[in-house]
Amino acid sequence: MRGRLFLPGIPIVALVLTAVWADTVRRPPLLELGELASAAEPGEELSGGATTVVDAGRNSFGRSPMNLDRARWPDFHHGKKVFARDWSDPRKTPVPVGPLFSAASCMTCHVKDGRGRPPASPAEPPVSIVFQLSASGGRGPHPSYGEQLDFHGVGGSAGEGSVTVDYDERSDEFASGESFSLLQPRYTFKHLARGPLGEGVPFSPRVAPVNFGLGLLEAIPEEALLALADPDDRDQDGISGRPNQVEDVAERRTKLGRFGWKANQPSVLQQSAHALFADMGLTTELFPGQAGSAPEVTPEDLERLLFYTRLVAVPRRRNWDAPPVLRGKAVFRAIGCSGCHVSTPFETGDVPGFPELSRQRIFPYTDLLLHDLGAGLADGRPDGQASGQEWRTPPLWGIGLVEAVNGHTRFLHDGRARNLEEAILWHGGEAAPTQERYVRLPREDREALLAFLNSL
Ligand code: HEC
Ligand code: HEC
Ligand SMILES: [Ca+2]
Ligand SMILES: [Ca+2]
Repeated sequence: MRGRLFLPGIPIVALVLTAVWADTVRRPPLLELGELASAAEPGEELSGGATTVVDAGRNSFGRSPMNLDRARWPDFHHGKKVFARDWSDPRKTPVPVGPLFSAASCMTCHVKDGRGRPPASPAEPPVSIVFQLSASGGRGPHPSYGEQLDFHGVGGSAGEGSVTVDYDERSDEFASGESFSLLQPRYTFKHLARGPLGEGVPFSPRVAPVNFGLGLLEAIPEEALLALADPDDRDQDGISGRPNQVEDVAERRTKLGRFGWKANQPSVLQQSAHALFADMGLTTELFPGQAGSAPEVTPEDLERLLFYTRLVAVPRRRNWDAPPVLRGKAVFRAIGCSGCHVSTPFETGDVPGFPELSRQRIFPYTDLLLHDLGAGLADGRPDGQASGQEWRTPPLWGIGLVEAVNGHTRFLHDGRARNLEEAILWHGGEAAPTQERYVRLPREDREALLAFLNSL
């Protein structure tokens, strides 16, 4: 053995050179990050400003805000009860869900105030994912099934139908040689109560998003978001976010859409009242259904529900100042993720009645604008001004805790991505150049970026 060290130099040099050469072919260089790779910014771990809670455990998505006055704790807990209430249980509610509904409580879909997922196998029925429908051609509700396929009928009777999900798998590789694979979902509608959906009927599978930080998102001044819009891509960076403009039913005017996967709802009030109506078959003052009858959900219950839904707190980041995470944040900016998932903070405005949410410095990592993410993710179903290829940039705060809270890592609007990396790899359209840069990164930089996402 020992003698080998003293072999004549030439073959060893050749061997080393071959190894180095082979290594550079398969190993793209680390990104030159320069001043991007800097120290943590003061306060950046407090994603939700003073509302932020320090909890990285299984219940970290359903907490009251840190700055909630003690006197308001009971209101928060009453609100949580309404959010968790099973409206199909006659002991808990005088009004029944239905006659048709997708789920009997908000919590069924927004599991532990976290996110839903698609069925794990074709044998499992869909629970925390909905299928929104349109008329053929894409405008207006479906003539037989309305805006959404309701899986259940009241009292255990049959709903409108069900859906099974299968996947086609395809593989590709990173520039550095490792392979990856992505799952393309395929849906089959079954047991349809009123006949087939029909030709050319677009549908949109959507998992329930997380239920925290929503009052803060609502409090970002409209001007701050509109300032990020660049519909004609004047700065020529390939990214052209634009606002969805939707009807605010209560205010009777058009307003910036902020909520839902296509930003089709302007406020927590309208999104929640719409959920009661569309997901659960319950009327409110805002969505009264048949004219004349009193709303099934009392104004007091709706008030409590909104108090809760606005205030549920954002969890604090973990390891935000660890060197690989700081590197990952710099990679995130350098390859263009922050072109949509804005990495600089917003300052919320004044929210009447909610001092907790007012003037907070927050890091949601979204512009709440619509972006064309390409044909691969398209549902082909227009929604407000959003096209079939456009989606709202989802907030990324708390995303690293989904596994701890929900026990899965299914991402994107239909939950097709099995982890954060697959979510990135599905990005196309305006995000295609960024996605390509990600594929060309060396493994260390990809890992740093994922460590950063997991720290959010
Ligand atoms: C059947 C499943 C289901 C039920 C039940 C449900 N939701 Fe949702 N929720 C969703 C889905 C799916 C979305 C995304 C909707 C979209 O993209 O249009 C959503 C979106 C939301 C949003 C917007 C979140 C965001 O980040 O944009 C809020 C707020 C919300 N729901 C509140 C509620 C409340 C309150 C209830 C109970 C009254 C409720 N939801 C019941 C599935 C559900
Ligand atoms: C052009 C705008 C744009 C760029 C650039 C962009 N994203 Fe996204 N991102 C989106 C939109 C829109 C979605 C929602 C797509 C969907 O659900 O179909 C999304 C979804 C995601 C999700 C899944 C979120 C969830 O709740 O399921 C993650 C994670 C993510 N992006 C991370 C990144 C990273 C990391 C980068 C950089 C490599 C990046 N994005 C670049 C717009 C963008
Ligand atoms: Ca329906
Ligand atoms: Ca641009």
